[in-house]
Amino acid sequence: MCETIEKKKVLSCIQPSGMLTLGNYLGALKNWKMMQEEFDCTFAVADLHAITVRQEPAKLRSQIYSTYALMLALGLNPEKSTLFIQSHVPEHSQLSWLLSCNTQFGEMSRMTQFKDKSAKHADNVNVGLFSYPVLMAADILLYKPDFVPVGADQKQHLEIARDIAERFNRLYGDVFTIPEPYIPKTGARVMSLQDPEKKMSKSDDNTNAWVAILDDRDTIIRKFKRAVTDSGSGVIMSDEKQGISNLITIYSAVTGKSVSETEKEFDGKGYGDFKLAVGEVVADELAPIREKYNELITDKSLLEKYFREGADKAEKVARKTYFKAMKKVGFVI
Ligand code: ATP
Ligand code: LTN
Repeated sequence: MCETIEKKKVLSCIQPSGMLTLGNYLGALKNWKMMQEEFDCTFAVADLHAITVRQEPAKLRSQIYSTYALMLALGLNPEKSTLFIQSHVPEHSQLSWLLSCNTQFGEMSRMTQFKDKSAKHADNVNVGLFSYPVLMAADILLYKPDFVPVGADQKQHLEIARDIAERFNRLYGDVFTIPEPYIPKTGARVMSLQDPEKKMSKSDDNTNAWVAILDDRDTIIRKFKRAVTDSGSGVIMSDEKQGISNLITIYSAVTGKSVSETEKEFDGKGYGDFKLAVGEVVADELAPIREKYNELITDKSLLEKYFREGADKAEKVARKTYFKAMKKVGFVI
């Protein structure tokens, strides 16, 4: 007897808000590629989220193209997965309104990212920045995913998406699937190479603090050589040695070796040797992505073909969920 087993569904998005970093790669994107083989995946460029902070129009447009090209360069395949741009599927904004009216001001006020970002962009604390997690909940819930792969910093936003979905289902009947976060064991929080107490972020003004996925080999190795570590020695993970611990996390996330295997491999070696080794494995991992990206980014018509097809596929799914939600709330459709 032939039985078709339905694949579990996965959804995630990434903002086109600058150069994507090794943090984005290890915390989120590396998993996307792996998940594509096993799950029914939908991945989007979250361009609507990007304007919660001020963007220069021409730069935003070019970053949307480059983020989409990077998704393809990572090995995401538009034949296997649905790869699209968030703003091309209007149901994201539309569902966001329905969900906003079912989300409390108080629960949004607890979001730590809002607190951080509003402090950082004090001249532009807009309503969109505040309600950002509701749009993110809409992104997720439209596709009824089982898993949402993200870095550890997004855990709180996923919890709120689950709360919103549960409340909506309770009030109006079953519409949404309650998604599970999928956070990698190593690499979920990659720290700055210059200040290991801060997360690695592309918006850090000190470019030595972060490695871009598209940095060339020499730049990557130079940044790791300059990485801030304490004055001790010994490649050992510990709370007191955050700089070296961050490098161990990166090394093991890239190579797939465990922390103790890594410690054993570098037993007796100094920080200098280890920094060089981390730089080399990272450069080796990222080189093929950069090569593929350089090919793709010059072919705008191919990118357009893929993202239009992706949006058509995505909208078919999104529309169904959106109308079901509208109907349950009482709209005439
Ligand atoms: P910014 O750094 O400008 O605030 P961001 O990189 O956090 O932005 P996104 O580009 O939307 O924001 O993040 C995309 C994905 O990368 C998310 O899943 C996020 O959890 C993950 N991510 C971002 N930074 C890190 C990091 N330092 N370590 C691990 N994962 C990260
Ligand atoms: N806010 C997310 C990006 C994002 C996202 C999503 C992630 C927007 N919509 C839906 C997962 C699912 C961030 O990573 N900064």
